[in-house]
Amino acid sequence: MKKILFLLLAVLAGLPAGAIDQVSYDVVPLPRQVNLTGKAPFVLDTTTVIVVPGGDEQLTYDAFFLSQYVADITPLHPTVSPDKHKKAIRLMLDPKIENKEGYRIDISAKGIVIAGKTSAGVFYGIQTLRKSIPVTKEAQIAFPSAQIEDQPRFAYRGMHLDCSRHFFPADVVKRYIDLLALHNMNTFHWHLTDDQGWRLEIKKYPQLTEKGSVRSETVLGHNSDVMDGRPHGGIYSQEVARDIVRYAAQRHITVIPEIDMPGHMLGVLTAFPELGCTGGPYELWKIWGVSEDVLCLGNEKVYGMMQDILTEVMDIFPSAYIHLGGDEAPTTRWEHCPKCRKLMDEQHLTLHTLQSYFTNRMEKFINSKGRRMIGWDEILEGPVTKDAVVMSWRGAGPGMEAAKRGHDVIMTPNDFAYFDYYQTPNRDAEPLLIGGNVPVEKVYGFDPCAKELSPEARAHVLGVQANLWTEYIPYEKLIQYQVLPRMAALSEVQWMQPEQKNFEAFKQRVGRLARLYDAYRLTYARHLWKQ
Ligand code: TNX
Repeated sequence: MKKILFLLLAVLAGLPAGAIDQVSYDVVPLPRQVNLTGKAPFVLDTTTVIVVPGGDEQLTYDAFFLSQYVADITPLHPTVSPDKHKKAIRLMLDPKIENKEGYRIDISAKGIVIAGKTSAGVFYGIQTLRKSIPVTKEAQIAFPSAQIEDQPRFAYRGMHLDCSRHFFPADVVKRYIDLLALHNMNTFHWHLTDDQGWRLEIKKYPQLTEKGSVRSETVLGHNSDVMDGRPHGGIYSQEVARDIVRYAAQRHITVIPEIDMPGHMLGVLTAFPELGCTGGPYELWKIWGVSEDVLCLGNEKVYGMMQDILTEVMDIFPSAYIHLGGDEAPTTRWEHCPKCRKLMDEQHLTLHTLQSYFTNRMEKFINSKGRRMIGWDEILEGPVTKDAVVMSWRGAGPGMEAAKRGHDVIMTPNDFAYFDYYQTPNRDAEPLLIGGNVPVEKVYGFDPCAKELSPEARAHVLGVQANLWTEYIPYEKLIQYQVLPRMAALSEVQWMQPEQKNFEAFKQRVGRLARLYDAYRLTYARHLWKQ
């Protein structure tokens, strides 16, 4: 029926009759305001040009993205031009828009204007527009006349990927970043080091990647006694890492590197056994879990080397935040280590404040370079500076506690946002995973700012992120299966106001989004449509 109406309107507007498809602004995440004016639509066709007045460089990048997005799902491939054009989608900056990432889209028969406070805002307008376009074979596409106004709820909207437990080549990482862009996310948290492999080239210490990046084999299943007998490894050269930073930046995404310390450090210990309390020898872990072998905090060399590593890391990654991990560091080795004991005596530390001593020194170092530290919520267990940003993973509780204490917080609660967990209680129908159960509906229902938080504490919740630990996720199709469509649900948590959210309406919207997943040949979980 709607289609016929548009056809009629198109004919009345003097447009060539012919097959014409139409867009729907029911996209994920749903924009804050969509006002349909009821006037004649804009028709995108072979004569439409994307105009960037004056040819602003960043907006021109954005324009080419839009052109390519259109080409991906329709027979059209609009040209990009700095010059005025009769039939145009115009991209522009508008300083009057308040939110840094906010945008406005004006759609009328004459043309489409996407205006953003910054080019990032324009980019999110482009994402909304691309998601409104149907996957179609028609070369004419009608956009109902409308005004759309939108801005995100949270400034930090992230996804994490563990590239240590399994290594993924740069093109896989880039396609993952494309998924972030599609879901209006702006931060990629890159977990680069762990007990099972050190992945980042460090020029001062080539041994890290020479000795610490290939494990001899990997356990099958949940730490069974069977090994796969195949070496697994891989590294990102600094050149490749910089290329990924650039690739993400073009899509308005910041890459935050994580160098997890002082636990999860067998990558370093394998290459430099003298940095562990027992002196080793160590080897990269072939199994999963929490290793008791961690950095020896009584060894001053550890501090120097970590600083050298962070210096190179900060040179590669311009992000305001650097993630220093800090999770799951058992104290067993420190307890029996003379060097650690000596330091504890000298500095009046206990086994429980020793890690904080280390973390505070590392934090001071990155602060001196103008960066801020993010740490997993374990950093709250000892004395910690106010400036440290807490990533709450053991549920949202530690995050709420930290926000109350005045810390900035990023919520990544395992019970809502661990995408390495199952998505259905029916485990027999799933690949082997770590455990837990986080169906799409659960993700959707997460409220990062629980009612009990005061307005001041709420202001400390920077945003939300989902994590993808890859112990049981060895290849790209499984990455996609684990994150889609849970990422769509997460994007509405990150972007929309809580009162605007509605799971039933989301289900309709994500159905349309799945057509786009199909067009891009993405693998995704279908539980949502099977119930
Ligand atoms: C806990 S979350 C970890 C990871 C594991 C993950 C598995 C966190 C900070 N540490 O090392 O991969 O559980 O879900």
